[in-house]
Amino acid sequence: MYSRKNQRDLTRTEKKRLVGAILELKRSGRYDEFVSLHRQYYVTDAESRPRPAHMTPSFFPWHRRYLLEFEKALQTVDAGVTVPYWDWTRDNTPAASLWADDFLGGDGRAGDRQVMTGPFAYAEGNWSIRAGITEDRFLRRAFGGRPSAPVTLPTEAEVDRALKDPVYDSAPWNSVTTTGFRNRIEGWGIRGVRGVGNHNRVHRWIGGSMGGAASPDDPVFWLHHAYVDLLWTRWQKAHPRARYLPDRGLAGDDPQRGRIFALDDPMPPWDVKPSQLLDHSGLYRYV
Ligand code: CU1
Ligand code: CU1
Repeated sequence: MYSRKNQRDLTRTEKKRLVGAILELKRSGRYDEFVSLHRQYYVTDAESRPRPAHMTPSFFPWHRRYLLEFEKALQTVDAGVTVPYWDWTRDNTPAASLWADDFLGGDGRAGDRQVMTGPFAYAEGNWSIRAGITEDRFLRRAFGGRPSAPVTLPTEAEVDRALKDPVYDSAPWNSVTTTGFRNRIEGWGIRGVRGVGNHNRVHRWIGGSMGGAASPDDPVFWLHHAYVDLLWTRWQKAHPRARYLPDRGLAGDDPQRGRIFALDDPMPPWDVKPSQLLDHSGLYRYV
């Protein structure tokens, strides 16, 4: 049993140890295996392949397991390290300590959007993108989107609206699902209905490497997803009788059958069921 802390509460030493463990995973090649895995499971609902990770009810449990695997890898380097969370409703400016030189570094520069500060700046020699979706070898960020299409971070009110939804997810169980906690947090926009929301808008606000299938190339990915994981826990506490949905296999004629994962459907690549990931209280807690 260990604790995941709010990143704003980390001491200088804790930040240093976390950064050190991440850099060691990168050096050994294991970090890029995590990025490749995420790319492999970046399946959209326009495809007919199974999609355990995105645009799908198992968005929360799949990423919970993915974070646990990463955290386990970090702990093989430094047993005292855990993944902190970033509450982007609160630490919501480029001046937040998260982006300081002693932690994740800051925004990308104008032009090529290359991150020039902090331990993950290319010139530091420890962070070369090998599993990206562009040819660039450097980490890129573009806080706030383009001037022509600015992006803001989600507010506490927007998160609260999602937390109030008493239903976990609903048909058609994909990116155009209009009600339910899952897509309110995952945040796929629907033309004419609503804009890009919570989780997805954070990816867009950071921009650059965080924008696509290889988003774990930016280490802030883990802190973002730890907060998303915490929001799932908060939703469960707010709705103790609510269930993960779908809680049984879909009907034979349902177009999503074989493509999404019900409560007891084993998810690749770990063969773990959402039902096995509903409760993290025996493993870690959020403080
Ligand atoms: Cu993801
Ligand atoms: Cu994400």
